[in-house]
Amino acid sequence: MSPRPETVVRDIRTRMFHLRTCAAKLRPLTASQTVKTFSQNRPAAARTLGQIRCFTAPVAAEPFLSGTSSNYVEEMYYAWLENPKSVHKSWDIFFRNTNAGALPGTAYQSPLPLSPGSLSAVARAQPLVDAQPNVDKLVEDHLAVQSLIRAYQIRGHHVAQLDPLGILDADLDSSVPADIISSTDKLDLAVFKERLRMLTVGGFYGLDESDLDKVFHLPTTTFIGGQESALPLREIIRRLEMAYCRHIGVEFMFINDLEQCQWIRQKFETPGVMQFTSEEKRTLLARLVRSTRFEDFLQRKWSSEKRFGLEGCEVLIPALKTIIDKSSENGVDYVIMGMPHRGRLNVLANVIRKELEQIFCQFDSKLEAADEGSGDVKYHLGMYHRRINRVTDRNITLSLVANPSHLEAADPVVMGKTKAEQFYCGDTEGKKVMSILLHGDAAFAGQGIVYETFHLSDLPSYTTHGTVHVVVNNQIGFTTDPRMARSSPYPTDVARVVNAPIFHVNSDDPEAVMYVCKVAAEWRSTFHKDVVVDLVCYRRNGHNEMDEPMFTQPLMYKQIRKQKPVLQKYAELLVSQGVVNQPEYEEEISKYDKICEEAFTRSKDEKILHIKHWLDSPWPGFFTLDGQPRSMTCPSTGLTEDILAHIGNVASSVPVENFTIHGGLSRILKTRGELVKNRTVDWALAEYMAFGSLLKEGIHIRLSGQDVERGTFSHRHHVLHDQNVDKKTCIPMNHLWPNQAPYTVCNSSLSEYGVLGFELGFAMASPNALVLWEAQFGDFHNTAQCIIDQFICPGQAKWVRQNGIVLLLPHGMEGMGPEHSSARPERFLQMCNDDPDVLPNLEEANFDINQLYDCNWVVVNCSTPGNFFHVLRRQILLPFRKPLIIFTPKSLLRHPEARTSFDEMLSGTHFQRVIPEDGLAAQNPENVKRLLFCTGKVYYDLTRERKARGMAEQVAITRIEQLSPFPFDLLLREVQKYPNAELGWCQEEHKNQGYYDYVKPRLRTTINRAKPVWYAGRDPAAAPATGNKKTHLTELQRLLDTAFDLDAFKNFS
Ligand SMILES: Cc1ncc(C[n+]2csc(CCOP(=O)(O)OP(=O)(O)O)c2C)c(N)n1
Ligand SMILES: [Mg+2]
Repeated sequence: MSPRPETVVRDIRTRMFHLRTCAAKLRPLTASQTVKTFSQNRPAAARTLGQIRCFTAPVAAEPFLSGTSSNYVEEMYYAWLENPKSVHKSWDIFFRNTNAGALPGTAYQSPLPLSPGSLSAVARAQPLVDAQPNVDKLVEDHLAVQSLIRAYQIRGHHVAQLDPLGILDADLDSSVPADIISSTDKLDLAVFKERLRMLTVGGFYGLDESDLDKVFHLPTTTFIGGQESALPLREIIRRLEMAYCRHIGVEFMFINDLEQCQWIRQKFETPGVMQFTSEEKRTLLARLVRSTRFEDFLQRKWSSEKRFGLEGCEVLIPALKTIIDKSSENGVDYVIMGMPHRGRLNVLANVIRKELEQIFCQFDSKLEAADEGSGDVKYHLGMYHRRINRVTDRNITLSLVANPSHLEAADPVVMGKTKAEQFYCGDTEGKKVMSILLHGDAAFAGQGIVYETFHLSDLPSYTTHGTVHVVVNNQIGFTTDPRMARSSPYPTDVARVVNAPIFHVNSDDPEAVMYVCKVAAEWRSTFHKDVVVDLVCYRRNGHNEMDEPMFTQPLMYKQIRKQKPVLQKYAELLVSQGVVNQPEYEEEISKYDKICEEAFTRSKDEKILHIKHWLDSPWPGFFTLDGQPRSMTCPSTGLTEDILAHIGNVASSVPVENFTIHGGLSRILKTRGELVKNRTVDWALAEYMAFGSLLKEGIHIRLSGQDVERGTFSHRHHVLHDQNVDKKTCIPMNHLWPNQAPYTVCNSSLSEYGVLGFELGFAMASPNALVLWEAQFGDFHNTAQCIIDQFICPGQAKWVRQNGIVLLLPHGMEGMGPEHSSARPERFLQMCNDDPDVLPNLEEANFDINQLYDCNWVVVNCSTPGNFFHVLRRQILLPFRKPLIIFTPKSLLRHPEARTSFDEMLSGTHFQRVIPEDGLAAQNPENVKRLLFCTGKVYYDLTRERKARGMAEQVAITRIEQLSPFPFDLLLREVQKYPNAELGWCQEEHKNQGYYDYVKPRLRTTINRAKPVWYAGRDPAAAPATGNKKTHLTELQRLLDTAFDLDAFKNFS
């Protein structure tokens, strides 16, 4: 009869297990690992089985065990374990000797020369130590115990009791891993016994039930022994279950670093490690009282208001407080947080400590808003608060970043802000500033931005040196069951990509929660890497307080109705332990209820809502005390000749000694040098001039995006690479001036959503920095659309927070096909908040600056490098901050006519919102038949065509450089100058794209609709551009023909 399939499988598994365990033991450790392994503080008690000599450090003492030969030895060892006769006699002797405890270097006996008679010599060679008859069994039993220990470390979390409701499996799988002997509550005794029998008696590990009372030596990869180095198997299993299968599920064995794994094992395996003093227990209870009673209070007062309460995860508040306390104890003084809707008001009240009356008055629907803009709902607003941490008695600043409804979108923003705060306080290792990100289970698993953000976490220019992630895992997302919401076992699996340990914890066990939070904070301060705390909880109400959850989750909610609130459970526990008594507990509750009631009374005195009280990033000193700009003017953005020349010279040289650059780059720098000598700049030099001069004025500059260091179009070259020495680089921009501000230029990961969000967050931290994000091609910005739509465009209106981020979006129709052509100007323009139908008061003093102040963002398309230079400098010299969208060129980067003389960049010069016609047409304006308006690169096509047709006197061409806010004042002047001219708008983009729909109504408003505005451009289309080069050129010629055919619109008038 052939063996049953499961027996065969089990047999193969057993072998594999042994092999893997042996392989792990045979693998030579690095020197540092060796030190760490042996520095563990264990008493060197007599080994139960001395002959199980681990092939770790001592093996290196064998003369032949080095490098690749160890692989060979592994093979031999495997074969020997299977069958000692299958290897050469000398190997047999070696392995017997080592197992019998031979000292390093003595186990090996040289094989005798292969000469006649050598076989008999081998036969004469004897083991140094007499092989014990049961050695094989002992080896196998020990390896089995080690495998068992390892199985718990790897898979124990799968059977941990994580769900407080006891109905769902946190890993979506109710089966128990085949290599664990689980006796968890879920299994009854009979089942346990059966499992034990399966895995022991001739089963998985080849152990026998009688082995349960045998004492086994513990490997160095476990701490369950505490002070013991050997334990009976029964106790080993018990302790493993205590560590890995109760209310904490630790996922960490995928981490590639031995020291980090050892650190975690020590934290969770050491017996008695989870001890709390009575004082700590009382603090925890008091925090749970606040958390629970806050939600109760809101529910009592505003029962029909949405607040996305925390009921079912009240433990979040003490959890966050523990992370903050522990981090503060380790030196952190600034914590930046991001979180979704769930429990947000509670976090504001009880973690950040926003005044309760400020929160309560947000519920008053009769209060008017004091600030301009739309404002936002109460559970999206941010906050900034500096206070004393009562536990550590140290100052701590807490900031909660405002966020849109779009779940997880704030993750990279929080990271970027954290990076900036670290940067500005010189915290290069993240010891003072850190971030905490909160997530919902459905969103954490479902949103791709989570993955993008994790990938920033260890990049040199993006790392914040570890974020603590806390997941409110209520095992539901709105109405969707986790089994329909994710394909991974846990909602947290995404964190495994960066080797972040994940601590799952049953949130009805508050002490277990506090313990993992403490360990998470210690992990972050020890290794400066991300870590995840997964609070497995439930949601007592519907998605919001108005929702009926029984429609969709009837069984879960039947169970929830029966569930005792965690506060009550914990209070009962502490009363039973004598840590508090019932009156003390009740006193704690009424004390907090009174605080809420008093704040509620005070909140009625509030007459007006101030969104600015909810600012997450104040900029001290930048505005006047009442938040206004210090002036409403902008100084000249020009520079002195000396400064221009100096920056130009550095930009065209290698400012360090002994540095070999690429020959091609030498030629580029030489050409730059010639431009500088001729007092002109191209695009790359213009950018250099703007950046270099701002650095001199103490403005930090950060340019980030894919391949920005060289520049996608190979024009920038801000980082020089030595051709002979790996990683030797030079950033000339950082060699411009003594005491200049630092320049950061960094190639980013291939992400738009994550990186743009990050840079937006970076720009939030300080008004005295120019933060730029460059898209590889402008069209790629649409994968970051959420950041643009939810933060950049409406950020100030929603959260009274200004932001000066600059987006550089390469744009232009150059026959490159539908992709890479359009940065979608129409989308940015459609979101501008100026009115197309209302002519503003053009006589107003500082009209241009007021317009900028009122707008939600600035959109420009510069046709000259000089104007690009000015607009970058203006971004910082303005007395307020607005996002700036720049459509940047591709072919113009090298176009011989796209140059600007120093004369147009000298002191006294400014950014030109409009560049008027200044050729022959402007000299005799009455004779001009057509005034063409355009923006960007098409200007060069138009002038070339006009020249070819000899129409310089008949057609005037005026460039609109600043599209939004629309330069009504300057354009009116242009129109008035050419009284006899038809008006036309020319663009290379298709009619339903580009600028036409934005410009036309505004031009018509400018002239009070006195004339038509004709269109010369491509027809409407679905795709941004053709993929056929010939069609591209035909289309271009057609639009130029229309632009210069003075009869083109005759039949329409
Ligand atoms: C990007 C995005 N998509 C959809 C929604 C709509 N929405 C709001 S809350 C929610 C469920 C979130 O579930 P989870 O992340 O588990 O958080 P919980 O509400 O359970 O705390 C959904 C789908 C949203 N806010 N953001
Ligand atoms: Mg959820």
